[in-house]
Amino acid sequence: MRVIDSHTAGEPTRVIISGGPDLGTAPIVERLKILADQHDEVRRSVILEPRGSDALVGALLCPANDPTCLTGVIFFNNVGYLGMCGHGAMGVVVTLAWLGCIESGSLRLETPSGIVRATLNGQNEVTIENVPSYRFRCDVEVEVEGLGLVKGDVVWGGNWFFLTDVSPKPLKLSFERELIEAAQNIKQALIEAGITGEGGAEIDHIELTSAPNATDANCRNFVLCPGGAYDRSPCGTGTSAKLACLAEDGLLAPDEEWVQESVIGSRFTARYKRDSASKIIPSITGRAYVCADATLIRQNEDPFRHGIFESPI
Ligand code: PYC
Repeated sequence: MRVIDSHTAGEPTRVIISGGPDLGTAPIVERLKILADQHDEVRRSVILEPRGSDALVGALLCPANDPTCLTGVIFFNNVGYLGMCGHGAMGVVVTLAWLGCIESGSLRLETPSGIVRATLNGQNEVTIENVPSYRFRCDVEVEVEGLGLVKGDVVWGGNWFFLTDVSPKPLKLSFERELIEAAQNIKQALIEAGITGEGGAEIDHIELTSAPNATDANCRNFVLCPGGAYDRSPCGTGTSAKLACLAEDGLLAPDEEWVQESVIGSRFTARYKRDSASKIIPSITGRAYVCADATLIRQNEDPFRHGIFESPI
């Protein structure tokens, strides 16, 4: 398999350029299921050690059903599949540019969560117009081990998030272990309390927020992803979720700029437009860089050709 690696604000993306499975022509949500049910070893060999890492997000390009889209894209990580990934979409765009498939300008990507418009503003700067985002529940209270009563919001930004400003430590890399543990405990508490996204969907991203470190940013975050790794970038779908809350609370006007800082100090610049009374269309700008063009080799004799993972048997 030929892959191109990039990072967006520090968070890595690996795009499969060739050698991936043919998933047919069904709607992209069904193709995601075909990939998961029939070809999950592709996800594992691309993302898991010894070829990948827990922080990596993979992207499989596939033909779009919607003729206005340049390509379809299915995102995946160390534990499964993502409906949408903001930093990953930016990674896909700089990858397509690096391959010479696009020049600066706009294109549309078909993802399982919906269509995402992306604009390559320059060699490395990408703006994505994300799927409609909204706050589903506000001020939800949950009792969390080690933290006590935690109040937060359940929000859709292309993935399901629980956003809270409760944190056991400042959002700094030196507290990585404590922050991961706190976010995992929040996730577990939400499951035990039966708190979900709309339609019973699992809340698989936990976003801790605080005041920013930089004087010209608006907010800092720490986002725990489904597989237990934290997002090195400010998280595109997580920033969308934050904007949905700000819009709902009347704290940010349409088209007003919001600078979201990540736990490593990288940043996205964001703004939104109203989609309907309860939903917004977030637009997120970040910088992504191609960092490797590689061939992944899977030898038949290699016991770890499909990654290192706990076998179900
Ligand atoms: O940028 O949306 C994002 C994202 C989701 C998981 C990791 N990054």
